[in-house]
Amino acid sequence: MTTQITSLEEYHREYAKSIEDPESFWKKEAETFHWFQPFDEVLKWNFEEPNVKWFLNGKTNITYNALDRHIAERGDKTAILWEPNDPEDTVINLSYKELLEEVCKCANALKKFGIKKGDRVVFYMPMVPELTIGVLACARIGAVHSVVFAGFSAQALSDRVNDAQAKMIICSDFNRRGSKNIPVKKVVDDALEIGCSSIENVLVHKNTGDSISWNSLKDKWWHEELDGQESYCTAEEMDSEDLLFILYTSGSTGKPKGVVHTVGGYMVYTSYSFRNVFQYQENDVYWCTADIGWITGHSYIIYGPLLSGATTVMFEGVPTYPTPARFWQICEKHKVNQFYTAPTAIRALMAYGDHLPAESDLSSIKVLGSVGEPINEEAWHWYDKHIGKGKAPIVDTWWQTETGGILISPLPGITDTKPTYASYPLPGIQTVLVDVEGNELKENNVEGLLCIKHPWPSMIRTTYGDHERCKNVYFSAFKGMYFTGDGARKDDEGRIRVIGRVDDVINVSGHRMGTAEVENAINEHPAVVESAIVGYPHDIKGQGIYAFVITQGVAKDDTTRKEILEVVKREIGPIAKPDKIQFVNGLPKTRSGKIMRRILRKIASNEADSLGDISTLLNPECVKEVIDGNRTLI
Ligand code: 7RM
Repeated sequence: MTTQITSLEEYHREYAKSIEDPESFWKKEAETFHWFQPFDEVLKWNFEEPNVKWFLNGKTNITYNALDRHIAERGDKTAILWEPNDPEDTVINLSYKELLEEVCKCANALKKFGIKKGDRVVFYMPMVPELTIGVLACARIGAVHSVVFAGFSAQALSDRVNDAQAKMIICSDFNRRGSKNIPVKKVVDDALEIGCSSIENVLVHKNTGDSISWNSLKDKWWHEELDGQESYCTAEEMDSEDLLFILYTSGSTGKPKGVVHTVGGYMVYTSYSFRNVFQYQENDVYWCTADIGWITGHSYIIYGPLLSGATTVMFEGVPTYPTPARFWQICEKHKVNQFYTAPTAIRALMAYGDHLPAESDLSSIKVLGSVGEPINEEAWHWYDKHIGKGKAPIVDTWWQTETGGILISPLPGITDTKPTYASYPLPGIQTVLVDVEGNELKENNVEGLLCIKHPWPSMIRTTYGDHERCKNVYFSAFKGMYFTGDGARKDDEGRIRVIGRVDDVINVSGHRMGTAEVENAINEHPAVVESAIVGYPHDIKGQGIYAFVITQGVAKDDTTRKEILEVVKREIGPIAKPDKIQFVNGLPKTRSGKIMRRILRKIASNEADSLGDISTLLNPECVKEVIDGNRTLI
């Protein structure tokens, strides 16, 4: 197992070692894993191309390390503890031995379909054990998984399938979400209808049994295909730098990009960060409430915990079904020791009152985690008092899809915590704040742009099919540094507080959304001439989506608003639907024709009094109309 730091002195010592000699530091951690062939070089890198390689020429398999390696010592230990949507339904405990068998059966089935090393497989599924089994089955045989969050639309799904040129989609018939069953296979059918010419087969997991339409040429049932498969499948020997997965994430321009993670570095870092940030002990029950459709689910439901031999809870349902006390009831039911969720969930549940968590026995909780967006002070204190009872340190973990794992976080019980501060970088992570010119702000008590100046094992390698984009987005802003897109401040003791995005990305309920992406969707409405999206402060979601829209030939009313929402739902999915739509006649623009989002952000946030100088605008006269329209919008 990777090192688990247990004291403050050790943290300082390990951090210092990791900076002085990163290669020896990570060599030691990497050597705790099983390699079919040892690596002969720890790191080769430059941030210009960029080209980053970890554990060169090492051959391994991440599922061997996450499953086979544990069988002797903890074969009967629960690997996945699955809690169903309906609390009356049966809980599933999959031991490490059973999970390995299921993964192998699925891997053998995939092989039968002709899925080989390097082929891409897209998942569009609910939070059921089969999703984890399928993902690991891909990793077993070297296929590249790409999980698409099952809330995305058919259009968004087909965009991702086509970008990845996937051979197969694995989906369910229907998803259970609270009291509703949601058609999922139907969305896959629609995506194929839009056009996914690379797809040869659709493997369908029978989840609810509701009726679906069937294409007898492509569609296959999961249970029929796995039935009778051998329960062992040799783990493919993967090069450390072979692709493990692609995960699509939004950026400030264009369509979502496929962030690429590779086997060796991702394996080493997700395990290392999991063991340290959550201080996992052998008999603990760990629960992360994220969906596997996002990076948090990949790294801290599946890989980090399983690589560390942990019991990881997977929850099928939603926080408010059948009651908004559900999270706390599950914590009591499974005696959860580490609980990891998003600020938006905390704020939403907080609104239902303090009596709900008080009705459950939460005494098992030792560590609380937060991820996905800045956690505000009020939510931090509520979480601390009502869930942790003042005894469970809160780890405010900062990281990104591109970073693969948690880079900045307190270590519970080891480093201190401070509300709203992600605090200090983990060993191996060289965070810096820079000014707009890229000068490093070395002193404390400063605000700047958050960059990382040395590679870490689980960092993004490329954006799938478009390496230039990776270079331009992350490595071109500041020479020799990875730019996160986030602004941050350091307090007088060097603790880091991540404030939020400084680019055209917004964070809605912990979900990343590109403003351009939502604008492109809105512009699909035939009467829309132009649109601009900005984020604005929202009590529960963190940021809400505010749309300024210019239309032609239609009424500026709720009917048009509804149509626009439908278009966004169709193009991206319900999570991208604007909270507010304001019709305008003009959008403030610079002389070069760029929309001045700074001004729109202020107006949407009710800060129109402090717009600053607008005289250099191409069309300053439109600003008054936009402000007036905002004031009358309910
Ligand atoms: C893990 C995840 C990444 C963006 C990132 C930040 C924001 C995430 C925190 C945070 C403040 C945090 N990946 N973010 N964690 N901001 N404090 N603890 O969320 O790729 O979907 O989003 O999320 O802006 O750049 S992500």
